[in-house]
Amino acid sequence: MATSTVGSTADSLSKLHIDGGDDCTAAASNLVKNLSLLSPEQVELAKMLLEMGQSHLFEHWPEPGVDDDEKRELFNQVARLNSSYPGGLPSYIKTARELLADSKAGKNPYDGFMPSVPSGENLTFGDDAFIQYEDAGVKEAHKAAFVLVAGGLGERLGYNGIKVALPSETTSGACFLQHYIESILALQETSCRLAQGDGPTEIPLAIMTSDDTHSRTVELLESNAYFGMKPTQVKLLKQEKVACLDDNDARLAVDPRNKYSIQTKPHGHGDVHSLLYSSGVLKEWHDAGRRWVLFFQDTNGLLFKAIPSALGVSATKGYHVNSLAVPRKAKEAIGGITKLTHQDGRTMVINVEYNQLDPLLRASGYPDGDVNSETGYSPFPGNINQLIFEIGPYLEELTKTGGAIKEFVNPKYKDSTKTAFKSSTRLECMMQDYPKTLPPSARVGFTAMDAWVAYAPVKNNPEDAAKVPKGNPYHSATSGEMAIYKANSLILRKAGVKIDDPILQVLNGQEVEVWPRIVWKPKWGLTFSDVRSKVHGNCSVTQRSTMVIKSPNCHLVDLSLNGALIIDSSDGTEVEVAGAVQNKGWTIESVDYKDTSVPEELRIRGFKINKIEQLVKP
Ligand code: UGB
Repeated sequence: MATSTVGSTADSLSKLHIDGGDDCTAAASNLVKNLSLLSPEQVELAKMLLEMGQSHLFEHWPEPGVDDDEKRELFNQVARLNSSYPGGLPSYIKTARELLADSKAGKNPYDGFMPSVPSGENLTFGDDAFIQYEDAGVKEAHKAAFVLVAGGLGERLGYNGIKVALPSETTSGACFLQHYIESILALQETSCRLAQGDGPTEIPLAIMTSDDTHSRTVELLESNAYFGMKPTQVKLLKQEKVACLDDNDARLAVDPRNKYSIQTKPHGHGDVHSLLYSSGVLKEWHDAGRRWVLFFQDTNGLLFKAIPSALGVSATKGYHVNSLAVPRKAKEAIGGITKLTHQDGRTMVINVEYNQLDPLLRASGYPDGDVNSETGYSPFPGNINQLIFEIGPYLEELTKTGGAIKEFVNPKYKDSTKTAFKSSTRLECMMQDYPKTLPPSARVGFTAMDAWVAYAPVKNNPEDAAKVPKGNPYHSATSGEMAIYKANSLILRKAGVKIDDPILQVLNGQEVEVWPRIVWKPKWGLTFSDVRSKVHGNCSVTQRSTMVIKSPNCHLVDLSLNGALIIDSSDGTEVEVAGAVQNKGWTIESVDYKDTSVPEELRIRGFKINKIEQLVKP
């Protein structure tokens, strides 16, 4: 049976018309000679590769008997690349050829579109509308599922571990993943209590990993008992890398370290859509009566302060797609939410990536490009890539597309003829590009709020952060941690606590505001209303103070804090903390990022916490 398949395939291979002259024909005949090594499925893949102009992959193949395992391994890889891409490798190569031709021709992806500033829902933390949206969001949350995209290595940060394992702040030491999971569990508890058994009782979490992050993410979860989540509640979806391309004909690049392997690189966070679809996870969530899916990124310690209200906006306005946004400084490395109107009348509200906003504006009547308006900010809200989709319409769309979304290619050419690349390239995709293919009837909106409450990612290494233009956010481990203290201080201020002003300090070459180091577990203060209900009388906190609230039911009553206070009874008993607390407290000690005697996760912040004296309650 196998022999006849191979025989007929050999015939059909010999009949295949292969452009490219003798070299290619020779490469194909190298393959034909080795066909008996391959399974029938592999032979089919071989045919497909020849048909797609990839015979160069066999150029160096020796006679059968030499490197046979390596040859088969190449086909195992081809099978993986083929099955993990919607439409398989032929579709990948075809799209690559089209995008590479557009890139060579210098075609603007936004050709025919005029950008303008969109309108969306602008929220002010703590006002009546915000509180109403938070209430609506918390009620809805038990019908949500969360998706964390965590397949990126974070090359800009230059940290050696996975980013979700980094402490979001070093006062409590909780890492990003712990903070995210505890926030979801807090939402689950409150939302399910309000729902009184009506609808889902657990909020699932899917984490997209990659070969770069998968095993370390599993290890982090397992060694910490999933931070309190049931292991069955967490689903890991691993994204595969995609094939690199050597030229404008989309010839797959041979790995320079192994001639029996195709070089691969990451495809981007846009893979999350096809993975949710192909794994069946999205359908499972939909069938279980879930209504929302919330996507979020790996290192934003403020995010969950914005989630309840943003989900409330989605539910109230009936948005199919809702992107969270913050005011954006011109040239800041976050995309701009933009309304695009085509000459033919089509419009869409979409993220324009930071490197494309300036050329788009210059090409469409804004000669200065990406600049701040008189407000001191870009008129285009900044995309923080926290997206909320309604599951029904999302699943319907993915059923049509298989989760494939618009890709792009960014080759670095050797010269202006654009015929050769400096190094291999690949197609990339971004999760926020999902709405690009939606019909105009889709309800696509955004929810904007101040950056201090919603956005403080950890993306830049100390050296690059120190070079950020003055006034633009650093997006470093230093600024990410300080932003958490600032947000908690401001929230307590709004709840009536007297909080001293911050001092300015230069850490790792970045000037940051240092507020009192106040942190609380999500179960203590999930929403602004929760925080307000737990603060009573005249409370005050000095700038040099530290307060860690771990008890979900702790009430602050006429507290006057000047030092460090740890409130730690995680069992849920009511605790009242009242009166004056004074001690030497915890201080901030500068650390240089080049000092390798200090652990990397501290060095990248430029400081460590010196725990001198504290009061632990109860
Ligand atoms: N990620 C993956 O899971 N897989 C991948 O292949 C790549 C990344 P970056 P960047 O909100 O701050 C995004 O590298 O370039 C995960 C938006 O495109 O931090 O800063 C990765 O683990 C931009 O519009 O993204 O840009 C991480 O969790 C802007 O909104 C996430 O994807 C910006 O983020 C983002 O990866 C922002």
